[in-house]
Amino acid sequence: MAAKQQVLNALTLTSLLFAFLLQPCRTCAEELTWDQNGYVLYCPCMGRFGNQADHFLGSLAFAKMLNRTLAVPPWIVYRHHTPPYTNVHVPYREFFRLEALSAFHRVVSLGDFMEKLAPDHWPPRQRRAYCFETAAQRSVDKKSCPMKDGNPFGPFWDHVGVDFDASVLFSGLSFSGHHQLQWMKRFPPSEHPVLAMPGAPAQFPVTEEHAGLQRYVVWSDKMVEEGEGHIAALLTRPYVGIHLRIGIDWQNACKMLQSGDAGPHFMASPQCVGYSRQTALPLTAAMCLPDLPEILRAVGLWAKRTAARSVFIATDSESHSREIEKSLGGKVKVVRLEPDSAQTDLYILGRADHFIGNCVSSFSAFVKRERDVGRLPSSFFGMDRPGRSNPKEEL
Ligand code: GFB
Repeated sequence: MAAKQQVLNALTLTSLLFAFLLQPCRTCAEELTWDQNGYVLYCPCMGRFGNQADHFLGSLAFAKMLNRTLAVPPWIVYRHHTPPYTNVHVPYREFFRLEALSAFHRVVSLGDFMEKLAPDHWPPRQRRAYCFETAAQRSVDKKSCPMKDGNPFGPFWDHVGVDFDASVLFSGLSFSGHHQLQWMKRFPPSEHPVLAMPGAPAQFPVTEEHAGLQRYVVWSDKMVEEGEGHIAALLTRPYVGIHLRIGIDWQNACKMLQSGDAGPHFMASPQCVGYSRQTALPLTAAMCLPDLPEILRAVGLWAKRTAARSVFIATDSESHSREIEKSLGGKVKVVRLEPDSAQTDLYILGRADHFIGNCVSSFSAFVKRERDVGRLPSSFFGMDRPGRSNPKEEL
């Protein structure tokens, strides 16, 4: 009952947020006007969805710090194994409400920016790229930003329809708030209206300070409809949602832990070991790559504690559904989506009565942040009682 009440509270909170966000916003206006404060453009060129989402939050904070409008890029989806084998660029709006971001800061989709603003205000032959001097070292003349070198860089800017005509190099700056004034002095919008960068102007993983921006990442109506449809059809509450990140690429990544090459801060692990390097808890092998006994232990524990009637499995490879069902005495329905989709899995995990994630995965981190915002309970394999990030309300 308590779990159900928590979910209801979270949904009420979400509805309130919707109502608040439905106020008129500049970005939704049919006629876009040029922002004299300038723009930030970037390629979400590192990692897959979870990595891109971490970077997105930091980039949103960076644009706000410089008081520039953020041109929200599409998500890059890699299709290495399915036709047409080329990257797919999925507009932000497909998954999330662009308007919801406006409650935090001015945004425009990169597509609208290119279609409606760039022809007059950022025309071809006036398109400068901005990058660290160190990044330019990779170019042939050592003075050009490597904006379109390789995949996904080239296909991304080709998709957007941009060639760069010049490069502006910088050094001694970071994307953190410590350098706000230096950025503003070095790149006043009157002389540098569009800061276009080869990668996200953000740290990975997202900093503790910016994790709470997740509250502005609100699922699109289409995703809500689809996700709720699956929940109604497949699951009975209370349900435990689990993320099994156990595929071959992950097994290889986690080997770095065994070899001692990684400290407690490894990919998204600050979400569970803590963000401070000084006080970080140890990162164990089970937190990175839980084995079957650990999976069964954690699912058993939370299924019992929440009196679960079903378990939802999101996985990058095997589901272990039979073993899980058996270990729960055959009394709990165990399901996964087939065929699955990353975003629908994320949606369903986000709405679970309890979530068990992978400490090191940014895919799990997306769910954990969303649930922290909605004050829903989460744990990790190998860590039953993680802290809840306590993001500031006012960022
Ligand atoms: O999201 P992501 O950056 O998280 O990348 P990590 C993992 C991708 O694998 C997801 C798929 O975006 C999905 O496409 N995937 C993983 C899943 N788990 C699931 C799942 O439960 N359901 C579905 N449908 N898909 C990083 C990568 O992954 O891992 C880096 O971003 C690198 O590029 C590193 O490969 C080792 O942080 O887990």
